[in-house]
Amino acid sequence: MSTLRLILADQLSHSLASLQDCEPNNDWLLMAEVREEASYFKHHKKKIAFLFSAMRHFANELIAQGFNLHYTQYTDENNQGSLFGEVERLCKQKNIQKIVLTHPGEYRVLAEMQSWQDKLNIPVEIRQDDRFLASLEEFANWAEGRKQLRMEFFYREMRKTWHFLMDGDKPVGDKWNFDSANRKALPKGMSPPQPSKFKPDSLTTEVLELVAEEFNDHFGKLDNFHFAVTREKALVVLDEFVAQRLFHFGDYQDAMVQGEPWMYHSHISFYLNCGLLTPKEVIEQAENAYRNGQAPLNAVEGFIRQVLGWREYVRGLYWLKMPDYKSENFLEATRSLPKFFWDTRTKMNCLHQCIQETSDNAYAHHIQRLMILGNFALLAGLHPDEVNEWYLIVYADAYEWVEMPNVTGMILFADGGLLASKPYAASGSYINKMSNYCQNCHYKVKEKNGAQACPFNYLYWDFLDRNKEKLGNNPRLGMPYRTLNNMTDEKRQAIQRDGQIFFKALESNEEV
Ligand code: FAD
Ligand code: DLZ
Ligand code: SF4
Repeated sequence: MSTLRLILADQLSHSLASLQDCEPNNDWLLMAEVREEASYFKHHKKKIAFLFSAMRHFANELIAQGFNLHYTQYTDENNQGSLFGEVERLCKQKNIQKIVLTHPGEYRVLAEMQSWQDKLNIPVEIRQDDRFLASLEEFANWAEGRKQLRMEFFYREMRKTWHFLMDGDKPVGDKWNFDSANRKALPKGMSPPQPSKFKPDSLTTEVLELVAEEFNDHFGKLDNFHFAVTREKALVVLDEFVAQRLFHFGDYQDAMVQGEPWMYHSHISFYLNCGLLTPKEVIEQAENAYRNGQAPLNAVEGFIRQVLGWREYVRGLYWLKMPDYKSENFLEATRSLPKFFWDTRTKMNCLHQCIQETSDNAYAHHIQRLMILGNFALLAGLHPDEVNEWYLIVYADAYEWVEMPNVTGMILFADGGLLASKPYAASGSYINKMSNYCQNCHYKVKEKNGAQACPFNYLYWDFLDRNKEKLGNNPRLGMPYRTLNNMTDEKRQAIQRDGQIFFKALESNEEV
């Protein structure tokens, strides 16, 4: 009896649940580059190149270990174009009697997998993805009976459960959170180290040629591809982060600098999310750096909070709330995504820089995603479906389980405050404080109204005004709403007028 074990593009871990009892001489592993997954949304060229190359490298490692592995390349003439098509083909060819899978990262894929048993008349076992530190059941238990699902409380539980950064039953440094120390702008003259870069080997070069040929109409630049595509190289990225950047991670976590897309961030989300690194080893390495005196506590706690807290939390939330989460639109936002999200052509320098870097690198760091791109999407009232689609396409670390809570919950407040206690809305002065984008902008950040005014300034107030019914009672928005209520009629009218002019220009595809 032969078992088929499908390995998805984001399941490139030797410890994968579905590989654990694999019989190398008897079972069949399947990996497939398929049109349906690569094109149901037109993913960034670098994202596809990264995943196909990492898949091919991983397949070679498994073959070298003696596994029977069937690998379907994108251009194979028999490629059925879908995961199901490839599973069905192999089942017929190899006389498969059982299928073992690891829980995927997307509701759509899970629903699809759940239909295979009936379609193929073969037993299908879907195993928990134990590469995460909180199982879906543990998260659901934590969430049970809570009105609000605040990440902070989940994170503290995770610190205790896993005993990360703990002294006995107390958090190291006697505080759970050092975020208040983590909001510095980058001082003039300080420049972050270059990110780890790897020259494409022959296998990656082949994939780059394939992507250039087959996905030419997809978003983003393919040149200057330098991602790690093996676990060995991903570990180098992690080591170099800990040695060169972790020290300043906390201080400059929220800072943005024109021409510095990588800052002091770790750039490991690509590798964590496709399975080349595990969250546990990443957290342990960061904690060791603190214990060995290589990095301060505000940096290490801030970093561990992202991996142990946010990353696990958004996954739990996604699976707890899907499929309804996909259609959340609390603020009833309806505007279409402006064209400049694809072609970068906007006079707003902060947005132009972040979209250009996204196109160049299939990466933007958290504050760019949140406080520039996301902030605009929120203030402009962009429809959650279109914003979710954009974020899923453009980042090489994007899978629905992590992308959707960040977009629907964190930036758009479309879940009505399940994830965030208030919308992350900000005017130009925040952007000016945390970045140097405003120095090179067509608009003037200090001007509040008129043709030259920074659009974030009037759009911020216009957003609060437009959504007063839904947000006016939010206790965390008391201060801005008091300011709004105390504004003169003239000031309010100026804000509304500028908002209308801006949106009209946007709708008629003028460059704004
Ligand atoms: P670092 O800043 O070095 O952080 C370390 C790690 O912490 C990251 O690698 C990531 O694994 C984890 N992390 C940090 N913040 C979050 C978060 N909010 N949610 C989940 N994990 C987090 N992250 C993705 O991995 N995939 C996405 O598709 C994605 N989409 C996002 C969309 C929006 C609108 C926002 C605001 C954030 C999104 N994030 C996403 C979270 C975060 O921006 C990225 O994880 C981070 O920028 C990746 O770069 P890094 O590895 O250098 O992260
Ligand atoms: C994102 C992606 C892409 C671009 N291509 C493939 C593919 O060819 N084969 C595959 O197995 N997976 C691919 N993926 C990832 C899936 O679309 C899906 O997002 C995840 O596997 C969900 O866990
Ligand atoms: Fe962005 Fe406004 Fe600053 Fe221009 S002035 S970069 S639009 S915040």
